[in-house]
Amino acid sequence: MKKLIALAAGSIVALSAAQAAPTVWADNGHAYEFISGPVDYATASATAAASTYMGSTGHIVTITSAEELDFVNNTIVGSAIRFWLGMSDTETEGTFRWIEGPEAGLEVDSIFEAWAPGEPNDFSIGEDFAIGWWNGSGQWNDIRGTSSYAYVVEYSNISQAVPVPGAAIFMASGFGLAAFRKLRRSK
Ligand SMILES: [Ca+2]
Ligand SMILES: [Ca+2]
Repeated sequence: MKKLIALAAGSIVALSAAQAAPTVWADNGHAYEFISGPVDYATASATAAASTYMGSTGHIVTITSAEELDFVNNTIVGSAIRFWLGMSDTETEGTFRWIEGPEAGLEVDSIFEAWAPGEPNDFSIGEDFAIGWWNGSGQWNDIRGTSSYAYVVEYSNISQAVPVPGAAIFMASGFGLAAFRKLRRSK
C-alpha cells in the first residue's frame, strides 16, 4: 500500500493535504488549511478542488474582507510565506476576478483588495495570477501562474454540525443504529 502511494506523486499531495487539520474561522464558518507546496497555480487549484473537509470541496483561498486577510495571513499562514490567491485577470487584462469558491466571477476590487503599492502591474511578460504576503505588510502582487508558491485551501461550505466524537458519529449512522438494535435483541 505504501509502495503504491509512493509511486503516485499526485496521491502524496492529496494525502498530505488531507492529513493536515483545517482551522475553522468562527466569523464565517469556513475552514482553512495551509499547504506549503510550493507548486504552480494549476497544481494548487487542482489539488484544492480534490480536497474535501466536513462535506465541503476545497478551493484556493478567496479573501473578501480586512478581517479575513488578517485571519489568513496571521493565523493560517502565520509567517510571511507567499501563497496563491484564487484570482486571475486572464479573461480581461487588468481586471482581476475571483475564479474560485463562492465568489467566482466577481471582480476583486469591487469587494475588497489589498494590493501592494504599484501592483498589479502585469510586469514584463505578463502576470495573470496573484499571491499574498508579497511584502512585509502582507499585501498582494500579481505574478505568473507558472511560478511556484504555497497555498491556502478554503472550505466554504462545511457542515455546520458541531463535531462529535467518533463513537457518537458511529451510533448516529444507520449502520451504528442497526448494529445497536441487533445487539439489544441478541441479549
Ligand atoms: Ca473566502
Ligand atoms: Ca506584479
